[in-house]
Amino acid sequence: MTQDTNLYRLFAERFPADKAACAIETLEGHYYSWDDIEHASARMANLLASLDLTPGARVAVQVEKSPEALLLYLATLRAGFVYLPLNTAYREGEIAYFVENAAPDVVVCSPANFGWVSKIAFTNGAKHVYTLGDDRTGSLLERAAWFDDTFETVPRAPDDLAAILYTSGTTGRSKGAMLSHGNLASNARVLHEFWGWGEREGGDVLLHALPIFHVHGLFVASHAALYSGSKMIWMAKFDARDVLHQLPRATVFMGVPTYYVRLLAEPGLEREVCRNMRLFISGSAPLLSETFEAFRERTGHTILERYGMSETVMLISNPYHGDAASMRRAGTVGVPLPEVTVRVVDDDAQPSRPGEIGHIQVKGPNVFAGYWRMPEKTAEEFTDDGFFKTGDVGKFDEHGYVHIVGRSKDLIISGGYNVYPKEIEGFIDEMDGVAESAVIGVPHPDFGEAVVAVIVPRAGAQAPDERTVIDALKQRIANFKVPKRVHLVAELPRNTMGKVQKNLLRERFK
Ligand code: MLC
Ligand code: AMP
Repeated sequence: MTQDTNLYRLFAERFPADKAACAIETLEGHYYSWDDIEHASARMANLLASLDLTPGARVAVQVEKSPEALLLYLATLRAGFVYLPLNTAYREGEIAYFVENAAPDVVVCSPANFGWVSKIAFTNGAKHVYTLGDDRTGSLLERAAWFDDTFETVPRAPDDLAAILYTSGTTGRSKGAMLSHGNLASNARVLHEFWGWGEREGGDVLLHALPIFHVHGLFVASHAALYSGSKMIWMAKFDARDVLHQLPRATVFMGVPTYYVRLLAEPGLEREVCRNMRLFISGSAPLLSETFEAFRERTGHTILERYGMSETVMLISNPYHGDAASMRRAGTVGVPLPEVTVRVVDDDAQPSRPGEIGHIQVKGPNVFAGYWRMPEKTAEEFTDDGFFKTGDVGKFDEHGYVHIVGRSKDLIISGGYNVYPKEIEGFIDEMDGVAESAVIGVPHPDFGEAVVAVIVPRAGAQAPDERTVIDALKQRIANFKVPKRVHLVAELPRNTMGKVQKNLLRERFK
C-alpha cells in the first residue's frame, strides 16, 4: 500500500484537541463527545472485524436516522468494509433487488423490519443480520457492547471502496455507484476549503436535518462537520419549526430546495433567528430564483447553491468567499470546484461555447470508480477521454458559472429524491386494465416536481381508477415514487419515431 487514506483516519486526525467536547447533540438531549465517536465506532468496528469477512465485503444498512447509524458508517470505514446505505422508504421488492445485486455479507435493519429483511438477506447469502433502532436499541449495539472500545483503523489505499450508492440511469434497474476512500476524501477536503469551514472564530455548528442514506446528508453534510471537527445538532428528520428553533445555535445549514420552501412558509423565519448563521447551502434539485430571492429578503442571507450527484459527489458550487450577494447567483449552480474539470459538449461531443446549451461532463478525483459489477454500463457513461457523462444538460455563462437547464436522462426529482419514470411505468403497465403508461414530473410548490402518471386503458377492459393505482403502487414501491395524481387518456402523444412526447404531457398536466 502506497498511502493510507482511510477516510475515518483523515477525520480522526482532525478531531478537536478537546475530545470531551460535544460532537453531536440530538433534539432529545443526547450528547456524543469526540471520544464517544471514537470509542463507539471502535466497538462496532471490532464487531465487524470479528465476523471473518473478506476485504471489500458490503455492509448494507436500512435504518432510521440516528447518531448510531452514523457511527455504523464510520465503523464500516474503520474496519475497511464497504458501506451501502438504503433509503428507509424502500419496500420489499426494492430491498430484494439491492441485496441480490450488492450481495452484502452484513445487513442492518430497523427492529420492526427484521422479519422480512432477514429473509431477503439470508436468501441472498448474507451471513449476518443485525437490528438498529433510532432509540439506541437493537442487536447491533447489544453485540457491539461486548467488544473493546479501541480499534486500529485498517489502512486503505485511495482506490479502495468506501461506499456503494444505488442510483438509476435512463434504462434498467438501479446501478451501484462505487465511491472510493480517495473520492470521498478529496471532496471533503475541497469543500472544507471552498466553503470556509474552520475559518470562523469559535468554530462552526452544523444543523443536520437531512437523511443520511444519500450523498447530501451522509457525505456532504456529515463529512463537512467531521473533517472540520465541528459540532452537529442532529435532527432525526427535517421539520421546519424544529429548524427555526435550532437556527440561533447553528452556523451552517444544508437542505434540498423543499426545506427552504417550507422554512419560508413559517412566519418565524426572520433575520433574528439567523443571527449566528454563516452559511445556508442548497442542492440535490434546482432552487427556484423566487425561493432564493425570498430567502434573502426575509433573512438577509444569500443561499449558496451547489450541484452534485451520487457518481461524482460535489462538482460545481457557487462561491463562498467574496461578496455573497454578488458572487452567489440565482439560477446557477456556480463554478467547477478546485481539482474538478467540467465541460459542456454538443451532441457531436464538440465543446460548446459560453451560452450554448450542451451535455455536462466531469473529470476529477471526485468521480466514482464505476458501477458495481456493471462494466458495460460504466463504459457507456464515460467518454473515451475519461469524462463522466452526468446526464444533465446546461451551459456556461460569460462569467464561467454553470446553469443547469434540463436533463437528458428521464428523471424526476421530487423533494430531493430521484424517481425514474421507467421503473414506475413498469409497475403500472403490469396492472389489470392498463395498455400503457407514461410517468412525468410536473411543477409542484412544495416538492419542486411531483410524480404524475398518465395511463392508457386497455381496450374493452375496466380502467383502474386513481385510488386503485396509487394504493397498488404504495404496496410495492417507496412512497415518494408513488404518483400524486393519475390521469387516463385515450392515447399517448408520440413523435414520428414512435417515442412518447413527455414534454407535451408535462404541458397538458402541469
Ligand atoms: C415524502 N413524501 C414525498 C417525499 N417525501 N413525496 C414526494 N417526494 C418526496 N421527497 C411523501 C410522504 O411519504 C407522504 O406520503 C407525503 O409525501 C407527504 O409527506 P410529508 O410529511 O410532507 O413528507 P416529509 O416526511 O416531510 O418529507 C419531505 C422531505 C423529505 C422533503 C422532508 O422528502 C426529505 O427529507 N427530502 C430530502 C431528500 C434528500 O436528502 N435528497 C438528497 C439526495 S443526494 P403519504 O402517501 O403518506 O401522504 C443527491 C445528490 C446531491 O441528490 O446533489 O445532493
Ligand atoms: P442523485 O442521482 O440522487 O445523486 O442525483 C443527482 C442529480 O440531482 C443530478 O444529476 C442533477 O440532475 C440533480 N441535482 C443535484 N443538485 C442540483 C442542483 N443544484 N440543481 C439542479 N439539479 C441538481
